[in-house]
Amino acid sequence: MPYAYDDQNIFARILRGEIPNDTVLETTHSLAFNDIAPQAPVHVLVIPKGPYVCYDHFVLEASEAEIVDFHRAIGQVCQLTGVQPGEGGDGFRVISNAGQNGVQEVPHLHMHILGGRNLGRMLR
Ligand code: D5M
Repeated sequence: MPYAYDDQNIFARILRGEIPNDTVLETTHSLAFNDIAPQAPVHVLVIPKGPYVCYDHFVLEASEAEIVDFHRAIGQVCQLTGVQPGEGGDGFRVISNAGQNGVQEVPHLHMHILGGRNLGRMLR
């Protein structure tokens, strides 16, 4: 099934420079910025610059260069924010909501990186 990308979504507008963002990192194919409504002391969103709706769309259709860049950017954000376990940080969680059941609000792929506090158990 084809993925329908809405280029009026808020992250598309951020990528076009139409609205500001609090950038943490910019790479060739990705952008990371602080979440506007942080749920933890560290709450960064990492997005690909390309028009991908959600994670499955991205990994199925993006180029290898985009996929590598995106996942490396996530690692770099963990370093930049100091959350990586065993390296002085206390750990983090990566979440990507997709579609209705995933309760995705913004239809442009984003990974939430959360850290800086104990996030509690999510899955049993
Ligand atoms: O999460 C969408 C996330 O996007 C939610 O945590 C708020 C965040 N958000 C929405 N607008 C902005 C702007 N303008 N800057 C930064 N962060 C923003 P979801 O996984 O789709 O439910």
